[in-house]
Amino acid sequence: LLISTDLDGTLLDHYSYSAAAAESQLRTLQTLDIPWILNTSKTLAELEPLRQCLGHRDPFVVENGAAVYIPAELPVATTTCPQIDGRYRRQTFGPDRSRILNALAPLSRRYRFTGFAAMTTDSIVRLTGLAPEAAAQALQRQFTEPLVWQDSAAALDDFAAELALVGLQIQRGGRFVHVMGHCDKAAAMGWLAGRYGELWNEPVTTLALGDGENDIGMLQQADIAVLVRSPAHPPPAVPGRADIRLTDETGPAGWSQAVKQTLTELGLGGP
Ligand code: 2M8
Ligand code: MG
Ligand code: MG
Repeated sequence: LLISTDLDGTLLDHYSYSAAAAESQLRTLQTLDIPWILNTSKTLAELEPLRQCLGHRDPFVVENGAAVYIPAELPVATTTCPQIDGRYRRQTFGPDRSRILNALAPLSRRYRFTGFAAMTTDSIVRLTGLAPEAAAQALQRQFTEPLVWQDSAAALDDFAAELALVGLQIQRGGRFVHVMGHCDKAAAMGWLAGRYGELWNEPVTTLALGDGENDIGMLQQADIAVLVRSPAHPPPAVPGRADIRLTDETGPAGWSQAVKQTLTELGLGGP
């Protein structure tokens, strides 16, 4: 079993960004040696302190599927995936942010939006409720540019069509429109499941958990899919997944409940 989980609104509470309600279930996964992959819009800079806090040791996916980081000590994808420093190996799926910013420059004269490149830590704090340190880390992006969209919905469609001509796309997060290459959480999860399959020498069952629009593809592709109820928005539709599970509780409490139930059903036990 491989777990792929969104963070904001899923493993972390939508408002407080706390995972306290899932702590004991996380320790159970660690004991059972079940990898839980953080699969998120967040940056490497945001994930490093968060991983410390959560006691996370498994691979993780940054910036909506743009890259997978594998801690160097793990025996995963050792031959195929280049080591980038003493700490990680990395598989990249999307273009650099500099390419995205170059493509956005001419469009900014014809559409109304404000990107992270033009924002300060203070504005991110105001828009997200993140603590100032975390907001500064959200600004340290490598592969994606989140925007506050200030134009019409129709203009957003035109904007997306223009981006497609230069090999870019948009994905909607909880608060921002993310401009990025053609990569996503689903493909990153699929790639990692393949690498674990090689390691374990058996097919891997994937359990995906998410709450938002940018999780739909990952939920469609997983073997077991859990929509974590949000206190802020109705659950998104997940086409083709009549078997989707919707948690009763929101955020980390719902997450915990769903993971526990899945472990029991798969006979993986736990205390
Ligand atoms: C942004 O991502 C979320 C994903 O749903 C959004 O679009 O609302 C990113 O800036 C991410 O790095 C940041 O941590 C998050 C904070 O709410 O917002
Ligand atoms: Mg989310
Ligand atoms: Mg997210």
